[in-house]
Amino acid sequence: MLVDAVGGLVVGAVVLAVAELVAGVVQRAGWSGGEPSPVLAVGGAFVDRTPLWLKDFAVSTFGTRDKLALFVGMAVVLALLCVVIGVLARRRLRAALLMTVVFVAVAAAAVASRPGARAADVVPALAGGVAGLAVLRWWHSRTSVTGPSYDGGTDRRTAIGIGAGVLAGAALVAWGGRAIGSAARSVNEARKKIAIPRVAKPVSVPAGASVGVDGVTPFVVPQRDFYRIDTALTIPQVDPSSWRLRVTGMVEREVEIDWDTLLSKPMQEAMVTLMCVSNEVGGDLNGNAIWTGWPVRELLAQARPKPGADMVLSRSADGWTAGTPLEALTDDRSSLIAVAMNREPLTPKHGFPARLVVPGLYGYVSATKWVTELKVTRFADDEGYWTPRGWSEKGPVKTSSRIDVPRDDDKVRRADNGKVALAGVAWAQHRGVTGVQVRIDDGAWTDARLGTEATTDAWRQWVYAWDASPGKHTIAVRARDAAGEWQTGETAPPDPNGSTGWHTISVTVA
Ligand SMILES: Nc1nc2c(c(=O)[nH]1)N[C@H]1C(S)=C(S)[C@@H](COP(=O)(O)O)O[C@H]1N2
Ligand SMILES: [Mo]
Repeated sequence: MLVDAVGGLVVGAVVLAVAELVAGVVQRAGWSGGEPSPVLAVGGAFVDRTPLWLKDFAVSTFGTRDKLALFVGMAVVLALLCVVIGVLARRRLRAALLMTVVFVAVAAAAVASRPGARAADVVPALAGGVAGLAVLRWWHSRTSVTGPSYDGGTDRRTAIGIGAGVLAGAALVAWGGRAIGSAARSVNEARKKIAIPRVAKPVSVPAGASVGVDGVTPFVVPQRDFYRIDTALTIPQVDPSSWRLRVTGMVEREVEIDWDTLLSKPMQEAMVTLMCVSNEVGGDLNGNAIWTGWPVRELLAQARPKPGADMVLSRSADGWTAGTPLEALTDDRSSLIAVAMNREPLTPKHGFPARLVVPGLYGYVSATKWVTELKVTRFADDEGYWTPRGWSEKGPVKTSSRIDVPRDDDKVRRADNGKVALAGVAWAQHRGVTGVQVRIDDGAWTDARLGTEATTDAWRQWVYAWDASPGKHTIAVRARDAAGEWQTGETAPPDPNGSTGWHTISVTVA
């Protein structure tokens, strides 16, 4: 039984290793259009079909480690299937072979269903399948006692040893395949050579934007600490030399620009706080950065949108889409085709070589990374990736605020003057934050001091010197936007269009 289970795992490992190796070759040779790795294709197809409740569950349980969780889950399911095939093979070899064929066919179908897939992309899955069938027969013939005349075959201990060897070898081969296919190295080289264009009017961080309390999220978040959210299982590696951005759809004239053309345009800087709609009250799926880019409106103007168009469906190199109101890309706000974040080229994680940044809208309807197409269209005719998955068609950012210091459940000490510093951030992108108040226990709402406003598109820090009494207390925060509207205390989950409620923490004062 153990030998059979090991056999099943050996078959699975060989299928994956051969598939990854061939996928690497297909990718390196430039024959691939989609995702030739069956593992990544199945994972991607699964992600795209994840129902809203499961996505919410994954994000709330695993946070930004949801991809790792998916891979672990896939590995467990796959290992179980392999064990079933291995055990089944002992008595019913044909059934086990058939089951292998079915699984490989499912994987091949997943590959074929990925955006941009070409015939060459399914070759790795098929090659893996053929190798797997051969190994299954071989293992079976070596380990199954076939009658009194059986010549010995392989004993249990040897079989398990061979199995362990094959598993280790397969892991190496699979890793090699990924290394062969990966464009990460050449993309990284290209990235290092990029000089970020100078801008006529650089933005600056006003003195006083930071309230100077330890533990508050930095006013400008470094790229390496910036939150990352996307549906991509591996980070798309897009070479600037082959990158193009096309404007299509309801336009007088289709336009296509390449990387050099983009870089030759007059660039602007804008400070914009990016915000994920999946952010829970008190969550940290947001960040503020200085973005450098060419205004989207300038590119759209070259294409001349036709009357009746009200949406731009932007598409990324990996097929993801966002539906943005045309107006948000053509009015006077700083909507950019961004090439830099905090004056460094974007990292591949954050959309290298180019992405969209639109002040005032959640990322899922605006912030397309690895952007390759802007299709001018209508909300009546098209929808972005998340809309059919239960999220609103439009996603303006809701006014909200967060307590960064202290943390929930902290034990805090009072300073010599009896005070405890409370501090955090508040945002109402493109409208602006004009007030923040805190409430201790059942007390009255009291004004906090705001850091200097850099732009209405960015968050503001706030600080409050709390005259604390010893014991356990709850602290709540709320923000007001420029229209005088206070953030609602009514609680709502992130779906379908952003969470609401006051961030509230408990602390014990010593
Ligand atoms: N290509 C692509 N772009 C994308 C996404 C994605 O899944 N794929 N997710 C969007 C979402 S939901 C958010 S919140 C922002 C996050 O940008 P960041 O990862 O740079 O912080 O990217 C947006 N752009
Ligand atoms: Mo998001």
